[in-house]
Amino acid sequence: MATNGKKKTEKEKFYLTTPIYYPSGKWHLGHCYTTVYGDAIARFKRMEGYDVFYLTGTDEHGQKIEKRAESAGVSPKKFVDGLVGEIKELWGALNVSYTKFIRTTDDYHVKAVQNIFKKLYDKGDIYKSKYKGKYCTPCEAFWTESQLVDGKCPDCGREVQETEEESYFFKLSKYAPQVRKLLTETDFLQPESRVNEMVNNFIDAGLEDVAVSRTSFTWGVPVEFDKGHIVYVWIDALSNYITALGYNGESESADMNRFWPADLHLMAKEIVRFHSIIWPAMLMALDLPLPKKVVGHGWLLFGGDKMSKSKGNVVDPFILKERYGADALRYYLLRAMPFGSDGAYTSEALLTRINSELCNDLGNLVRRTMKMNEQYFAGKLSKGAESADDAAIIAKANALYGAVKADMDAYRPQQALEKIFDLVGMANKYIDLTKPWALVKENNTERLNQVLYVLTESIRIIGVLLLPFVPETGEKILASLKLTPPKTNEGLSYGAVKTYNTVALDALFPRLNVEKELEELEKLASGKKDEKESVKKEEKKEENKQVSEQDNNYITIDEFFRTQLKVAEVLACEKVEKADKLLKLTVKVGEEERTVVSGIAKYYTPEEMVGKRVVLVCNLKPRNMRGIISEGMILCASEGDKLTLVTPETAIGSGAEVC
Ligand code: ME8
Repeated sequence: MATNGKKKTEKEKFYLTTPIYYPSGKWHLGHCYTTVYGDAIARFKRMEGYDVFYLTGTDEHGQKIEKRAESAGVSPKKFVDGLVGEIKELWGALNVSYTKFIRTTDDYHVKAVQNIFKKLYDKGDIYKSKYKGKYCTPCEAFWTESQLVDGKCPDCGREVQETEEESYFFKLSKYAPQVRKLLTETDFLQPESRVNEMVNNFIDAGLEDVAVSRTSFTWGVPVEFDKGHIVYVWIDALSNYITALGYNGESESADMNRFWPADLHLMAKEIVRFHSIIWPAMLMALDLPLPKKVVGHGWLLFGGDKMSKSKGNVVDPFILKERYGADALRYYLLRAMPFGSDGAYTSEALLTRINSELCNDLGNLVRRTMKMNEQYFAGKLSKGAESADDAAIIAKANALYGAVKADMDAYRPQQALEKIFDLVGMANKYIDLTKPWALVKENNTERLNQVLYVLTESIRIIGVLLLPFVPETGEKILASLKLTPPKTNEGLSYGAVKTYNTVALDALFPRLNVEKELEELEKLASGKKDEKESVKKEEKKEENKQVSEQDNNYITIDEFFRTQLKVAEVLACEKVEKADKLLKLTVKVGEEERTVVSGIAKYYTPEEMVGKRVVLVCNLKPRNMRGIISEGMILCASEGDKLTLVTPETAIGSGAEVC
């Protein structure tokens, strides 16, 4: 491990979480910020040799969802099922390397939350009383009169509802002194400014017990011992950080033993209150160790306002990713937001950064160097004698890993990226200083080799250190050096690779016509899709089709693994009325039950199907088939008019991964 140079037999763990998002269905660049930020840290820690557990997911209960599902005319579960696939798609598009995706509707989570609630009740830290006060439905937050701003929710500025209902309360007040100590005497919460906010506005203003159950709606985790109550959505949501590791309040869990306490909870500032006050108090009450760090970053602003769905100022990350690629977006998000502060999104700033930093500074450096390597040495270079002109860049290249590590240990990716780009800038200046073209004229082959070697070594170190931030670009750079991404942080100093055989590469980032792009984005934002765009898309599709036909329909391993295949056990089966070909099956996948409609009625009777173990495509978008929502697809093999189910060869539990 890099931390102290000592060899460790067992890897150190690093447990990192981002918030579990409300399945709003309109994912915006603000959401992407936290998850990409988390991903950069997760990837960096992996590179440092840590055993990383990176958790994300969806927060699916609450009155807000219940109301939206009601207006959509579907059950809340069906409503959220459709939306969860989209957010997973978004994380896939942005190359987010999470370890686990938790849904608060997962059975194991629901059960664990019930146990947690009971445990706190048995301990006397949850008691029954009556709640009378203000409730903000969009924020799912209770407020006291004194916390309201002009009578409205202090978080979102919307109207609050007078609420009076019987409720269970968590004894937050009991833990106020301990929580205060945690915030003021340790560096648990970062940045520092958030500590003052929490202490002044909440703790010192008087921390009251918090209502932790609701009776006025039903979409939530039922309190097992008092069925009219459901668990307050924040108790349900915060618990995800331990239930995802298998904590259930009853039995031991290997992941909990290994990964808890969390090393980092990452989120934006508006939910720091829940994570730095309620969550530690809950953990204290459960006698569990506290997370090591909570970081509350700033907001991505749009026209001076927080980017949010309810304000309608969202920027669609799918559109931006499609046009500019995942790395351009990742780079922009990570580079544009200073630690802890808000950052304003403008399309112009995004496009300008792509052109000047990614295309010009980085892209040109790599392309020019590889071109010269090829032109003058057929790509073959070796370490030569250093001259005075090399000293500064070598020193900077040697110091880069340490500097990036220091920033990443302080969870400051923006500063880390700045340092990497300082070396990019210096390498470009080094070309001007050493003038390789003059060395060619002078026939000074030895010096030319050394100059290109110094540049190539710098590019290698840049390429490796860029991997956590812009993984595709880092890999492309290393590929041009015929290197694969290293699995460790070793070799991040000048001279670690002594000889090279490099290859030229295409532009890392195409140069954009900013004015034209701004126009296009404007059109897309106002929903007026340019006809040309769709024609171009059709052409591209045709082109892709031809390429893929030539490629014999190859897919990459990553593409393949986006399909979640699991063993499912058929619990019940019946014919679908007025549909000769269709069977409706109830299947069990692990702890979960699903309904699946399958076109196999000609080949199997319902009776034959019950008890069979089949292979189910689990992450297929739910489809409405003859009025039934089908949640997956059963795999079969077919030949002519023969068809047979694909089944596991030997007995294996339902929920087993097919891989
Ligand atoms: O609060 N700028 O979910 P949520 C930066 N379910 N980050 C932003 C952002 C913006 N404009 N908008 C959203 C919830 N985010 C709860 C969390 S956790 C136990 C439960 C990010 O869908 C940011 O991380 O409203 C913020 O904290 C989170 O999305 C809130 O997402």
